[in-house]
Amino acid sequence: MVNFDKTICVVGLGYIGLPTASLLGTKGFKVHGVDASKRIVDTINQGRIHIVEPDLDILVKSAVQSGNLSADLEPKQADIFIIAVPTPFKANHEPDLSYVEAATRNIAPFVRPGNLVILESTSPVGTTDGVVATILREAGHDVGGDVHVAHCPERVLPGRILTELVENDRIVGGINDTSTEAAVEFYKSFVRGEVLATDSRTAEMAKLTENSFRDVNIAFANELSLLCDKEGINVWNLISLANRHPRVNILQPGPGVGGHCIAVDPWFIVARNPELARIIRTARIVNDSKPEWVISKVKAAADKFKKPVIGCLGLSFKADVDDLRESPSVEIVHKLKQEGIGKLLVAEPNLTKHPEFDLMPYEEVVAKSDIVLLLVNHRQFRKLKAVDLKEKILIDTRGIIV
Ligand code: SAJ
Repeated sequence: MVNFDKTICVVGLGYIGLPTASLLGTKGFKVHGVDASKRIVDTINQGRIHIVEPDLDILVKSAVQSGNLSADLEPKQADIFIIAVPTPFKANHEPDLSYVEAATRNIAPFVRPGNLVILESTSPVGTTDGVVATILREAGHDVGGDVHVAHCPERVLPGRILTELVENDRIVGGINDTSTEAAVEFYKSFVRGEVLATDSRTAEMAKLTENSFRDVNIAFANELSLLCDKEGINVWNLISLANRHPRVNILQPGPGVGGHCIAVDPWFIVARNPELARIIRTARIVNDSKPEWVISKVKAAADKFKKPVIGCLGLSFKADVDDLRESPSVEIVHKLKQEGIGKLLVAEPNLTKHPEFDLMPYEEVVAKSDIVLLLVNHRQFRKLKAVDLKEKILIDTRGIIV
């Protein structure tokens, strides 16, 4: 049996690590959070947060004030280690596991018999055993014996993280049965959803499958948007009609797929088996080419003006978050700027500043623009009405303005 002395070391205090650490802190665990950034460590120790996520500020404040959560640059001994660091891809779409490797090396000197090490970062098949367990073994630990290692992929949706951390079912896969049992017992202590036991490779593949499923389905919607544009059909109207069929459920087209998950994870499947993962790769290509198509629409509209003013509404990768990672909106606005297409005015209500663009209130952007380019379906933009924009050219990539 694992010794659950209720001390937890969470490595990586980003979009997954910080909500997890603070949630566990409020559930009574003693949590030691680790991050490589001193700014992030200091912010958290002051009971404040460095990301936008509903209610996270309250949770972190309460966990820090109760003394159950503190942050540091270095790990320390604990009963359970949770690795929640980024797993991006490299320029060639191969996975970059350097953060997972560094985090494992970092915790290795603090791991003791009876400990449980959990990898939550989305990872290619084989990483939990081939990277995490291997590094710990090389450091002299009896992995699979008295040190347990498991993968439990995070599955929370940014914007709903706190609810989904508790409510979602979790998939838990150990590198052997005792590791699985130890990790299942831990997640059952704070998850209200079902905790589903499997092996680490299946758990890794399950997470990649979920995000690839969504990517393929968004690619279908994006392909439909191109076809409908050519045919003079309103794609959103079409989809809502087709979705009235009891077994059809098409997702929504947009300016492309962004974020650190869906735009990234399918490549982890493709990288291992490029000749087999044909639909998954094609979906990535379809979704990645959507920003160029949007840019071509803006250029065609801009050609109608001598000095067009283009109002760009939204930069984040999706609605009501401040996250810019892999954002197709940023790519579109950046390329318009690079190519000198019109005078650009930019609004992003979830940010106060941006390194490349001067931000303005969205009402001002709309009022001053000849072309309104709606890129993100933020709640603020949903108030806009087509009738108020009839003097302007509207390019609504999300289909929210009616
Ligand atoms: N998008 C569309 N059309 C849609 C739905 C989404 O264009 O119909 C776009 C969004 O605008 C965004 C991108 O796709 O650019 C991804 O957004 P999302 O809301 O689908 O997903 P993420 O990346 O915020 O979170 C996903 C979730 N995975 C699934 O729904 C299968 C979440 O549960 C995962 O935990 C997360 O990835 C992750 O961390 O892997």
